[in-house]
Amino acid sequence: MEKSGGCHTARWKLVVSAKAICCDTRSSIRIVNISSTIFDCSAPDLDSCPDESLPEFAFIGRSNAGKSSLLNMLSGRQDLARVSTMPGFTKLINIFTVDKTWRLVDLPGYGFAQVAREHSARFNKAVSNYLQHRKNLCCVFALIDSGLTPQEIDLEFVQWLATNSVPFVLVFTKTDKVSTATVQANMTAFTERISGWFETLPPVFTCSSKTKQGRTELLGLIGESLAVIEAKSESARDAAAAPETLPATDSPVAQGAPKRRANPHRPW
Ligand SMILES: Nc1nc2c(ncn2[C@@H]2O[C@H](COP(=O)(O)OP(=O)(O)OP(=O)(O)O)[C@@H](O)[C@H]2O)c(=O)[nH]1
Ligand SMILES: [Mg+2]
Repeated sequence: MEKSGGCHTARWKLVVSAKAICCDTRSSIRIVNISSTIFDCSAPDLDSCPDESLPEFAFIGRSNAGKSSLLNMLSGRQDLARVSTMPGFTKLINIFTVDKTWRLVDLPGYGFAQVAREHSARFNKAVSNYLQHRKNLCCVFALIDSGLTPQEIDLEFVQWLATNSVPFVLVFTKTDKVSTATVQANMTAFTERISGWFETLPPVFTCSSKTKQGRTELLGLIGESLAVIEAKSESARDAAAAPETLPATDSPVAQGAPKRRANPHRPW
């Protein structure tokens, strides 16, 4: 893992109860190196997703916000997730496995009026189920188009994430399309609108899939999260391997009592 710079905000804590995001924001962070990314599956619903053995990082946001493009940019493979100028293009939960040890998840976008209502409801159900119930979901990247003033649908979605205790960071996308001043103004306006919902704001990132801006910081977040998971997993293994104080051998309960084991597949 390489070393790099930090993300925009140093502290965050939801006012509403929230799962802790597995990341600490130190001044130097570890970028996760990606050697191989393979398409795993397209799942229509939560039940069709693969087992929960690997940590997952998911991309969500309004249709056309740049989710699939960002996934490609981070993985370094432009042809991995399908990108389109047509909003509502990604319609399934697309899962990609990275280096056989963790996953990137491209979710369908919200807020595209042209998607048939019936389809829209089904996809929304699949996405909300995934976000609320996926046990190995480490962090959601909530994408916001940096060229737009705060949109009600994005604000409502962020509120939904917060009230449902989904661990997330904000990622303002497409920074190459507008001036830095516009990006800053739109980010400030957005974070001001949501600030009342949080004790401290969630981490905020900016990115461009065209220029690769933000890649280091986002891979740093993933690297830190994976390091925390690995550390937890190791301490669980150590605890399981530590010699136990056994009760007296003449105790009938002691005979054949099972040893407590850490589940290697659920370190979080
Ligand atoms: N200039 C610029 N264009 C981008 C960027 N990211 C995405 N785009 C363009 O925005 C459009 C939508 O990109 P996608 O990555 O397909 O967006 P999405 O959020 O996955 O869209 P849905 O799957 O429809 O929800 C495409 O035309 C991309 O080329 C970016 O950082 N800069
Ligand atoms: Mg997409």
